[in-house]
Amino acid sequence: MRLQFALFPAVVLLSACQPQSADVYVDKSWVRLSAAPGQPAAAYFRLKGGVKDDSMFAVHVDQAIKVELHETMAGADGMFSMKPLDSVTVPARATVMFAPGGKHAMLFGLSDDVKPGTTLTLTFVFKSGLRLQDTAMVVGAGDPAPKL
Ligand SMILES: [Cu+2]
Repeated sequence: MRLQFALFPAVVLLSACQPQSADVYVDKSWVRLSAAPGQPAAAYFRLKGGVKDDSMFAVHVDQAIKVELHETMAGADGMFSMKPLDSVTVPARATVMFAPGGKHAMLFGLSDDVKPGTTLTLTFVFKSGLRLQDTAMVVGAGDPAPKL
């Protein structure tokens, strides 16, 4: 009896250490402010798929009036444009990067007290019902991407 009780915590520990998360998760979040006041900032992050496909359709930021998901596209004329994304599929066990030049979340009407060196909490909403939060490092318009 005594031995069984002693073994129980070890089993719990093992299942908590599995390398693959059952659910999708998000990390490496950061935000680059715009050069001009009043212009939107852009948020970047990494989505890691769980054991099932999921999709992310909204990002909330308390300090922003509105957040949109966008993808930067290179047009035939060599000009870059952005198209809005309704949602982004995160296939099982896959990694989906939001990075400069590609997918990003656009933060409109960001509060003036969000300065380089501060952090923002991003809330990600998934079709599965999952809501995840990640803390994003805020950098200035000309700053390099933070090492995360
Ligand atoms: Cu955009």
